[in-house]
Amino acid sequence: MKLYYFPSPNPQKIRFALNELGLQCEDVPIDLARGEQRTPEFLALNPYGRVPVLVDGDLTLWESHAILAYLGEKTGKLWPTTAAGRADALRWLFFLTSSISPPTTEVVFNRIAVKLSGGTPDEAAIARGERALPGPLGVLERHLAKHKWILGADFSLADCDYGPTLNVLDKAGVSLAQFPQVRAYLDAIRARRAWQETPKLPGV
Ligand SMILES: N[C@@H](CCC(=O)N[C@@H](CS)C(=O)NCC(=O)O)C(=O)O
Repeated sequence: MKLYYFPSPNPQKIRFALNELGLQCEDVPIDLARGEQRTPEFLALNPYGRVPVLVDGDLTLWESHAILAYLGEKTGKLWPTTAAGRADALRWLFFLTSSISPPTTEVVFNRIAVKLSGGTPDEAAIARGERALPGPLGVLERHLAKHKWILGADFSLADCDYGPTLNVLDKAGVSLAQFPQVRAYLDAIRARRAWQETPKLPGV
């Protein structure tokens, strides 16, 4: 397998998952700061010009949530075995992508990515993101009050989805003070060797 990679949250989800699963996979660096995601060669892999992309034999797959589900289905590890369990996993993946990622991106892009590229942060977008986050984070907080990990008692690939997003949200200065369960969950993610061995941007 090959993983087209940059140490930002979406590709980190997959590198974290591969580390947890103990799967061999070659990382192919794609430097977003240099625009390597827009070369014709890369656009042939992902016409949307985003990382991660996983190539496994004849399969070329983009979209981090699809890749997580694929790794779960392929290995049968860290992934539910029943139809209801799989639907539960997909529910939490969709919840992250539809309700937590968009406001997180508004804050993180303007607090971290824009600064790295020397641009000017859009303060209105940061404020919009910060206003939208407490709703979905509250749902997560109440869920984690009853469950150690996203799918219950056991760590799963759904946690590989939430970990990198919550990590960067925290690094971008979004306070988790009113979400102690989310804070404790993020600490538990950060304590995992597979996460510690996942490459990160300096200071992120
Ligand atoms: N929905 C996609 C989002 C992928 C995405 O936005 N990746 C970012 C890095 S975290 C990227 O490649 N950005 C490059 C760009 O916007 O030009 C996924 O979950 O994989």
